[in-house]
Amino acid sequence: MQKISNYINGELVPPVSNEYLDNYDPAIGKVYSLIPDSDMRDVKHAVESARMAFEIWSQVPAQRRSDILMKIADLIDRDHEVLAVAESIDNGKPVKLAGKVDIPRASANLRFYATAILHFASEAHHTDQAAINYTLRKPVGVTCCISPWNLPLYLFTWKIAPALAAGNTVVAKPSELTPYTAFLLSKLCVEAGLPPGVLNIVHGAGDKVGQPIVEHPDVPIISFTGGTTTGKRIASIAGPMFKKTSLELGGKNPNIIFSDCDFDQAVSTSIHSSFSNQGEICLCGSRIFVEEDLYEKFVEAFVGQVKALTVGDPLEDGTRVGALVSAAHRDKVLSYIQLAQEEGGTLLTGGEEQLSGRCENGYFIRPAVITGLASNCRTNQEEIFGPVVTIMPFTREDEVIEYANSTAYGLSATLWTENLTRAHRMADRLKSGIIWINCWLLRDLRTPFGGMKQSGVGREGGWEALRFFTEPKNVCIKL
Ligand code: TXE
Repeated sequence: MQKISNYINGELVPPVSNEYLDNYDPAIGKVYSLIPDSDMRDVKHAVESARMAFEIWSQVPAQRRSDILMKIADLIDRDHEVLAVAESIDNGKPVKLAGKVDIPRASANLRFYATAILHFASEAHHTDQAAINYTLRKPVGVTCCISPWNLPLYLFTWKIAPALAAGNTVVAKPSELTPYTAFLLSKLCVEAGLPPGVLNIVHGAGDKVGQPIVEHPDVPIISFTGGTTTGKRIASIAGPMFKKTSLELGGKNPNIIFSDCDFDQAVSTSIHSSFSNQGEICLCGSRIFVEEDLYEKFVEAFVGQVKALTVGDPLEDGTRVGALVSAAHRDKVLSYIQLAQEEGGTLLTGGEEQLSGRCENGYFIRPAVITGLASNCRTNQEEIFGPVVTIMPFTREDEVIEYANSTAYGLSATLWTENLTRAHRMADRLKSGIIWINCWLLRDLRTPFGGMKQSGVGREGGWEALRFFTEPKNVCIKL
């Protein structure tokens, strides 16, 4: 069986323990590869390598750093097919989605920051006649990047690209549920000639690998994407150590539909924003609010299209909804479908799906649509992170704003209306880091990305990420 390696100091190495964890293919429910069960010893080695490499990498001209990142991006594109299939097998997502979204976005992340760093400038301030101030932006040091399982290579590269472009070195930990494409990427880094120690990838469990990286005194900066509970734990460790921290956490995003919307567009995009990637995207709109006079018509059209979605083998081209990432996550999502009914909701469609043939033991759920729930019940307040949405009617703008803002999260919100004034007014009042109007997940990598409240701390994307991954230093010269 294929054994994944750690990538430390430029070499593909086994874990010190020589122990491995099982890596499941969620579409068939079977172990198909082995993940290093790394521990503190591997982390120490990786941090030490990154610390040594920082002395050199932080001095390498930006153009040279850019060239190497561009080369890695080219290699990702060259291996597009292999990476898309690997991502699909590891995560359960349709291979078509991985090929269209995950893998192209991984190379785009690297290219975006490889070029952004060439244009990144700092400020200067002329203080009347008295002085001139300028800001130096220096790389911070050894960076901890911890990424989740829902968009594995996409989010892994979203973190390492700006960190490396800015001159930091990295110790990264991909999710133990989806380590495979990060392993393939480490081979591409060797091929691209990335100097040893600049990027280190340590595989294994969150508490045995992620936490020791966070706790390490030689790691002054942490970028984390994952669940809010883990984010809280990381913040509680990093806070007293005064580490720079960026946290991208969960969401419970509202999708608000006014009766003056472009109906067909609102229905078809809402299918996409509800169930893309099996609903396992922090930006999915899991609470749909529909203006009363459109409610019946919307529910009928929406449920009709949901029933037509093909749930199936992720490796087949026609599949729209693949497997959930793990048996544990499938069970968590099913328990919420159960809870929704206990809370008085009506399940219009969806639930556990048993496939036959190759995928008979896979972790599948048919997209679920629930109505009849109040906005403040647990189903409508807690992140489910699966193919489950609720639909609720509303009559007034103030009312829907209150529902939308009522959760502990504040990542994204979607609005459907042709009324421009209302769109701007709502965008201003919604407590979310990202507002999409008449669209969803239309991304521009230059924009600030992140959430309010328990959806996180800080912003990634564009200059925000380069500012985060550099330390500003003010220099004041008296004239
Ligand atoms: O994520 P974890 P889990 C949400 C979603 C999901 C829930 C739990 O609701 O059901 O979180 O998912 C590493 N110190 N999101 O438990 O544990 C872990 O190894 C340092 C939303 O799978 O947060 C992995 O690499 N690191 C989210 C990463 O944290 C630790 C995407 C994320 O896993 C650690 C995923 C520790 N003590 C889940 N414990 C999003 N925002 O998109 C774990 N990790």
